[in-house]
Amino acid sequence: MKHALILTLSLALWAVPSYAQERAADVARVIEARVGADRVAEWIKGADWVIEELVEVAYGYAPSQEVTEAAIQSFVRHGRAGARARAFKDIWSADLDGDLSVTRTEIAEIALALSGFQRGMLWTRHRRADANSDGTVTLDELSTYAETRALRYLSETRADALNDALALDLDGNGAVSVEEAERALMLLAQAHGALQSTTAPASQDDDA
Ligand SMILES: [Ca+2]
Ligand SMILES: [Ca+2]
Repeated sequence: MKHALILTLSLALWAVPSYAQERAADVARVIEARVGADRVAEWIKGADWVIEELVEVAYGYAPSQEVTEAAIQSFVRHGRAGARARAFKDIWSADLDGDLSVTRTEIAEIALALSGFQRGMLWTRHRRADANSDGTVTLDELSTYAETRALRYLSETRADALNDALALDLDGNGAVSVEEAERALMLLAQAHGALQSTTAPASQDDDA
């Protein structure tokens, strides 16, 4: 009887890692079928970065603090609107005569009150916004420039990656909590026998 019990316990303990591995492999198969092997490989390499993005969306843009499609859309729209507004402010703050266009003369005058770094940035931005290079940034040119900056700040690539993260929805309720994503990424790493790395892609904060 005692031997039988020990045998049962040994078998149970032996079975634990195998079950966990099977579970991880099942989850990995489902997630990979949703987003493809390349995305999964990218997540395993940069798990910390994925979690950081999800924290920002969950706690900043989701009333339930879980990432949903609507929360991602809101995050993207807010990010782009902010970048657009900064582009307008950067150029419009030099519109000294208020005629809704900014000439090089105006830039030169406003530059006097700026630091060296700010002067350099202002001239660079004015140059980029002046699409036809006639020395004056018009409202149309500024609108186009602002849109370019919005899309550079929050690119389609970044928005697609965020939308793919909805595949980390382990309980299938249409939303992904940060803890759920952490669990899913751990299972993926386990299934691929990989160690999680802290390597993050290049910073996307600069929207100039
Ligand atoms: Ca002006
Ligand atoms: Ca122009």
